[in-house]
Amino acid sequence: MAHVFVYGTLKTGQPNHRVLLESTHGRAVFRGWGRTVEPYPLVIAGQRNIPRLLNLPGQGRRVAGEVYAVDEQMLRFLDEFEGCPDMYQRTQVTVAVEGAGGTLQCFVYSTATYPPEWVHLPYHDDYDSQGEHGLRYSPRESR
Ligand code: PCA
Repeated sequence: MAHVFVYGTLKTGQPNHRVLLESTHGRAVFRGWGRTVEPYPLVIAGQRNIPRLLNLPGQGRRVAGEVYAVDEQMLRFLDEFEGCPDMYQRTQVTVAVEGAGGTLQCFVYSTATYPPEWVHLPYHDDYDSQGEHGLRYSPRESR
């Protein structure tokens, strides 16, 4: 099983969380809450207000999220769902897991292929689609 760190719409209570619960996509087992050890810029960007972790370690804030152990089938599903590698790239991140979890190497859907002005958007550390930023996530029609 691989570990995946989710920080955006896949988190519990967020608009795409259900895809992790769907057994026809494979298996995802919750392993804990955590925060990236390094800071990253997490911005809400584009016309659909999508959360994007910019692959610029050292800038931004330590980002909060959830760690899941996933099987190969779920990993392939998530690659497709997240538009990897065009929209996001699946990269590695070190996550400090709450409690006795220590640190874990996880996959994360981040991006290195973004318009340069995104670096200047406000940085978030704990994404909530209903947050005070007022930038409501708008799902794709087909979902
Ligand atoms: N989905 C993935 C990447 C950003 C998003 O909205 C996640 O929640 O981690």
